[in-house]
Amino acid sequence: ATSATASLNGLSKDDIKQAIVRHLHCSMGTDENKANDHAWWKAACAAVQEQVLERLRSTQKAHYMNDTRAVHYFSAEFLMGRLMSNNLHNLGLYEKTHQAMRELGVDLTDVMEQEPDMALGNGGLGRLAACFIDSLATLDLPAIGYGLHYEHGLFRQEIRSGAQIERPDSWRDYGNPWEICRPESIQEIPLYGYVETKYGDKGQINKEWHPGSIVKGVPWDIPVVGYGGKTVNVLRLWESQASDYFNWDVFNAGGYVDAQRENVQAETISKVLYPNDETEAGKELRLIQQYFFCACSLKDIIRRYKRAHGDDWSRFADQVVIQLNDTHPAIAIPELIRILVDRAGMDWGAAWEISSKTFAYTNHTLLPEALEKWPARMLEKILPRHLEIIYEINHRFMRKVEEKWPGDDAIKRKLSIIEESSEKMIRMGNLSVIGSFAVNGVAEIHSRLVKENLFPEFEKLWPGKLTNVTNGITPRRWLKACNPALSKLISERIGDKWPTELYKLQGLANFADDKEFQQQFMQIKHDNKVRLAAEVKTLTGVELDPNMIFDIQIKRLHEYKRQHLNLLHILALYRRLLEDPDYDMHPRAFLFGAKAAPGYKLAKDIIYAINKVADKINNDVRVNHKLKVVFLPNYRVSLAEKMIPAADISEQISTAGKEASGTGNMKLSLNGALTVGTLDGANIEIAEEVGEENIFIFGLTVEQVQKLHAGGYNPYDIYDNSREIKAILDWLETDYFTPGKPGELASVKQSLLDGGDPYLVLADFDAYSEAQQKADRAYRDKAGWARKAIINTARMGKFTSDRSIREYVERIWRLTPCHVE
Ligand code: DL6
Repeated sequence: ATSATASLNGLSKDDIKQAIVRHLHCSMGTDENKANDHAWWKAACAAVQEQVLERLRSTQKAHYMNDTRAVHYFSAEFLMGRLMSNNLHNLGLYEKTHQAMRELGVDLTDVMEQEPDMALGNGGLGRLAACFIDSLATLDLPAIGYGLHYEHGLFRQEIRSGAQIERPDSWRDYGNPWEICRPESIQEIPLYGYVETKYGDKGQINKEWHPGSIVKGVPWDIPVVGYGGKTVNVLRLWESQASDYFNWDVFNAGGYVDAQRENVQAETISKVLYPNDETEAGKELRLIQQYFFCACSLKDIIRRYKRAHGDDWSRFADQVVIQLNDTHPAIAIPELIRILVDRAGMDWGAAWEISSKTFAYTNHTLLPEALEKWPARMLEKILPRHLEIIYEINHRFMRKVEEKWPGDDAIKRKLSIIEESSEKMIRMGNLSVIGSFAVNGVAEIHSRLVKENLFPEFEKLWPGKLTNVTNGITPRRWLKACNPALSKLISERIGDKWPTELYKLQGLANFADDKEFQQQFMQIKHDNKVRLAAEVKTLTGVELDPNMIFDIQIKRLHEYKRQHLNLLHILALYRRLLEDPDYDMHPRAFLFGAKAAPGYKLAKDIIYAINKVADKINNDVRVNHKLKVVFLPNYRVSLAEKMIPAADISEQISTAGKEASGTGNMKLSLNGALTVGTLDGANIEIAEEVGEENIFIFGLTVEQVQKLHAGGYNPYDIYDNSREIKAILDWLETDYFTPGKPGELASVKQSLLDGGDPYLVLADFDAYSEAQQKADRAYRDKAGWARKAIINTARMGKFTSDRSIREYVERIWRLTPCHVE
């Protein structure tokens, strides 16, 4: 059989070899002697894609034949990373391809380094979406991801003289071999214009939106291969282009230049991902992006629905469930109502009945600055009909509130979708809760806080609508593919079912005290550290001894995540070592990876401070055999895949109540790192799973944080009473770390004192330092540490995204798997 037609199981190493060579010749126009790694990569992708597309076809056929109910995951972000390794593992072709390429004289690992990350997301919520679509395909569930086909994903971070510089990310410069353009499913999307009110012959009022502009949505499909390679779902991303129809008018009127301007404007919509994590951008273009991808996706869903059901809308909510990944796609709610009322001619009640059974909403943050609000004026300009619909939804909702709390205007003001501030604002969170049949938080504590603090009255109005689904991660990418040696060891001990049945890892606990297993487990960790040290040397020039503790904090840079708490502790260690060269500590390397939003000054200052402190410490021969600090530039999924398997300690040190869940905490623990963490987000559930003796929990609880703020927290009380904290903060103001430039790091100190220390860094400092000392002592007991590391891996069963998806399916989506032949 040729590789194009061979069944997966029957596909031999030689078939793969032939397919790769064929693509090298016929798709890449080169040959084995001339090809560089990039050409080999492209040829190998094409060979894999042949397999993927066959399965995509059978999946789509099966879904169509069975007329399945499907989930449509609407997300402004999908942080996919690289696809090659993941697809090979999920198809079960990794080993064979590795061998095939070796016989062709190339190394698969090197070739895979050619793949740019698909960085179409900022962090947590985008990566979660990527894990979820992996699980959906693995569980044979009919699902489609809908998002934006950004030309530039999250910026590439360079570090120059310690400071972050943002450079455009160009992930498609040399083409993306995984995506398929689908011109047959292009959509036209209206924007701007005005609404005309028309009166029907029976006195009924009809609204007609006359758009001022139309843009074209071009779909790009990225196949999502489930583990085992049976189901291949699709991630459909929309690219904006100028509409031919609109342009021709201008063009014919002699406006060639104007037509080009229209082109540029239309194409701007999907040009770039907004790099703000946990802050709403409030920019017109961002609202247009959100509407653009929601409108394209809804049209796509409706086209598919009508193919099977014609104009009979009665089964729509039975067939279609739409999950809103945060409020970014919330504008889809009024858009569906608009389609039903204005286009399908339904009355409001019927339209609301359908819409409110279709949408469900996930909240990912409690930070007030992340809760999206749009000026009513902006909506009126861009989407005038949607604003009217939002007013109507609110008007009817306010009647409900009046029934429940008669005469209580304070509650009305609080629950209203419209915020009557100096400028009228539309609250997308309220719209999402009101317009959805289910709302969930992403970890137990987060969901409790959503209920108690963010939306308490909604809980009273609709008991049971607010629920929890704790996040998860795909073990295929975050253990099997990124840590092959550990995966192999695990499979040798407990069999190879764990990638889809992660609770099986529990079996490893039986070997937690087994000397030989401990030795093997820690040897793999050591080897991963050696590999990471080599990468660190290449990227930064800093040499790390793999016998040091590798202490890793990787996540977006944000004050609430408290990278500066970590930094203060590093400074404390440095001081202690300078004061007492025999200060008793196991040598430790602190590694950071973090991007700061380009407009977030303090976050960039913290990156600068980490780099300046790192420079000083790494070059100080008095301490650098015991202490090293590394900031790895351009943190992204593919770098995470190298760092996580090499971590001894996982830093999860957010202020309690601020990190909704975290998912890096799960990835690190799964790879045998021990958490130093607060009682926040999913750390709490991780602690419950691994047991308190296998995690270093410290710091204020949510209740203590609330109490401290309420009692009037004054960071100067701590500064004035702690010799160590005072010395460290004052140190930052000198020119010790920035020779000749005193004050360059002063903003960090300023934020913690005059700035009021809003995230309680100083309040948690002593507890953190103690937890770190405990971790240090624990590490020196080699067998004890190995045991704890093994237990961490063994107890991560709960945190597979398969479990999260099963919970969504049972409690919210009500889907049935569709097995593909
Ligand atoms: O739910 C995924 C992820 C959580 O694990 C993080 O704790 C949370 O910070 C993150 N939120 C975002 C930004 N949210 N908004 N808007 O990514 O979600």
